[in-house]
Amino acid sequence: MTELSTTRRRLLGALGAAGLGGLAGCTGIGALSNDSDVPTATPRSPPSGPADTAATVRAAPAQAASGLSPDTWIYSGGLPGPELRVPEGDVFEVELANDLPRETTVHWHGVPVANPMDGVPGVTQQPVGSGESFTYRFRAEPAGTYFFHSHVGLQLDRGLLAPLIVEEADPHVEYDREYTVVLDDYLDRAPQPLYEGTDSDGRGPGMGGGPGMGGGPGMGGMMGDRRPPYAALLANGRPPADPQRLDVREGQRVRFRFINASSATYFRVRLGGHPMTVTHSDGRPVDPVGVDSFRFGAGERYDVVVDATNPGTWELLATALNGSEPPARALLSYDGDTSAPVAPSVPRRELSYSDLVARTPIDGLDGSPDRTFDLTLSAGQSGWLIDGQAYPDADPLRIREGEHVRVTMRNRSPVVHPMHLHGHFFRVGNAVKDTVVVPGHMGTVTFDFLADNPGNWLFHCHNLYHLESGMARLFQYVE
Ligand SMILES: [Cu+2]
Repeated sequence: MTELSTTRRRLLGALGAAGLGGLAGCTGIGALSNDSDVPTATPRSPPSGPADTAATVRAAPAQAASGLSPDTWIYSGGLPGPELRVPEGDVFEVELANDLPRETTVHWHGVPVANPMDGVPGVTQQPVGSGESFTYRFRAEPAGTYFFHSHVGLQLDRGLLAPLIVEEADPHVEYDREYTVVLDDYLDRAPQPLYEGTDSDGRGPGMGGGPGMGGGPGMGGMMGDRRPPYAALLANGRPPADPQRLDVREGQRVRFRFINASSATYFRVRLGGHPMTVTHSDGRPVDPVGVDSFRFGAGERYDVVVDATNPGTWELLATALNGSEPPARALLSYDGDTSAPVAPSVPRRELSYSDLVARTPIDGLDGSPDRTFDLTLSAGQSGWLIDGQAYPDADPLRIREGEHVRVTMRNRSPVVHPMHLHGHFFRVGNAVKDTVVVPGHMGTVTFDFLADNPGNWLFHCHNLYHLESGMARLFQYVE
């Protein structure tokens, strides 16, 4: 198959998914599984009426004067892009202006938007051409810490990422001030695929792939945890040698919203001199849990609160567990303190998923599931696979509206896979999340979700290079 026909087929699939004209019956996304007679469900429409909050996001190459590489592409002049904030429940309208030399889209990571607003090129929308614009529209709910990024090819690793905060009307923890901390792995050149069979435009595996060999002999070598040659790990766009100072006053309670917006980095976060109380996972409130550190994969978020009761200047460090770059770094700095920063001590208590208890469970997941999927995560000869298949040449996972769906993932590879489901939150243990790390070496994770948002939803590894080599599937709602 040529790249062109792959792209065209995906676009036709998108049109079929939207229920346009007579295409759905004969060339819809069902064609991917040679089973084109299954009618797809009609997606929800975005909210109508006037927007309560509006914003514009301009995607453009970085300017030479910014100090960033000309290969860096950013939103509205910043890396990370400027934070968008919107009150919970608002109809939010964001115009994407594409000043890039290439097509792009925006994905609102974690927000259960209507399917046509999800920003997956060839699945939920046509990509937005160079010089063109597209208006996204969704209801900003539920409240939480999110981010948004390009979903085209390897553009996320160019720097097209920014925080999105949906402000809760009634936080379950009190705090005096807050800081968003965006962690990123910065590449000072155009990203290149790490695995055979993909190109940088994200057209997916090419000719060389063929049927996958789950967990084949090459998995420990070629399919080890490769990462691009990152120039630095960044905290709020700052390299470790030039850390941001996060000012606090003694007695304040500070909320941090940590976002792992990296493309390929599994971080451990620690703070000197202060325990952290985790209050939200992937934006959703949890019963507060005290820790000294937490790990998170690409696409995950944690909110924590810290009581500023220990004056001084303290290092906040985010160390790559799968890389050797110097840790991303910021400084928690009490008013007027000029002392040398103090590093965190060895953590005694690290967060685990089993510590997380959602305060707002997902309704409708009582009892046994209506549909289950058992999926193997593995390395193939030319890319990363889900159940032996490399997207887009992969069967859709078909579900029906109203179903309780259970997904079990078994990781037959030695590396972690942060798996992300679009359009839905899921229950994992007692937590509610949208991204979950499946540990290497036969790590197994099960999550449950309620099929309440019809459409075609990408489910994929949020390691960008794994995604680009095929580690994705579509959940497809059928009638
Ligand atoms: Cu992966």
